[in-house]
Parts: sequence; structure tokens; C-alpha cells
Amino acid sequence: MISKQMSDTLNKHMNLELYSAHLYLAMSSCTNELGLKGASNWFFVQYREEMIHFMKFYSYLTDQGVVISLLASEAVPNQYSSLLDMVQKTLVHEQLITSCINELIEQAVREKDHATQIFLQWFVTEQIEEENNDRDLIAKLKLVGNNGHGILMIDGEMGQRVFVAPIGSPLAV
Ligand code: OFO
Repeated sequence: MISKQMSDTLNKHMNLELYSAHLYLAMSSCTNELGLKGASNWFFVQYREEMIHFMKFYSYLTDQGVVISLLASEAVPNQYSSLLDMVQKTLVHEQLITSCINELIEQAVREKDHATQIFLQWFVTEQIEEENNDRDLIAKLKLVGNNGHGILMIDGEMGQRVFVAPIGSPLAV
């Protein structure tokens, strides 16, 4: 049993996860255009992870008997000054998502909604990893600055990222 208020805010957040997926898919396209194939791969993997996050919310809500609402999707930016700019904006976006997850948990606690609290725990851990990955990349990109060899080395590392669907994930897109 989930309250209307709780399901509405979860539904809203589900749409934000879809926005995240679109944001990173656009970044994958931008980096591809710049010739940074590794970074393009990294953002594409990030896109796929966001689709899993979206589907986790979708499955949770439908399992709770909620008919989901897909809201109109906001256009995402596709102009960036550099790879560093993209990753810095990624970190800012992930910090926003972290604060949204925290607010969702606070609401679930207020409503004594234990099921939703348990559901959201996975996202608490996930957000630590998301922010940490971005901070690592920002630090490396700042170290190399405008050095082309350095950027290509980081691009090569970003190309190693592999998508791994979390155990029990509703859908590997
Ligand atoms: Fe779904 O964590 Fe990023 O946005």
C-alpha cells in the first residue's frame, strides 16, 4: 500500500531518471562528434545505467498497483565547451539527483512507508558511486588540462567502461 502523495513524487522522480538518460545520450553524441570515442562509450554506458534506474522506478510503482505517468520530456543541452565541462555538469546533475533521492527517503520516513524506504536504499549507494566516478574524472581532466595526449589517455580509459546490468534489474536496455 503506497500513498497517492508518495507514488506521485516517485513518479516524478522516475521521469527525472529518464531525463538523466537523455542527458547522457546527448553527451555520448557530443563526445563522438569530438572524436572522443572512449568518452562517447562512457556516456553511453551511463545512459544505459539511467535507463535501468528509470525501469527500477517503473517496476516498483507498477508492482505497487500504480499506473505510471510519463511526463513530457524536457530538451537536454547538446553544447559543451570541453569534456571537462561535460563531466563537471554531470557531477552537478548527479548531486541534484542525490538530493532528490534524500528528499524521497525523508518523505517515505514521514509516511512510515517501509517498503519505499527499502526500495530507495539501492539508490543511496548508487549515488555515492555516481558522484565518485565524476569526481575522479574531473580530477584527471584538470591534471592534464589542454594536453591532447593526456586527454586521449583519459579517453582511452573511458573507453574501457563496460555496462553491467545490476542483479535483478528489471530490464537491460
Ligand atoms: Fe540515476 O543516477 Fe544518475 O542521474
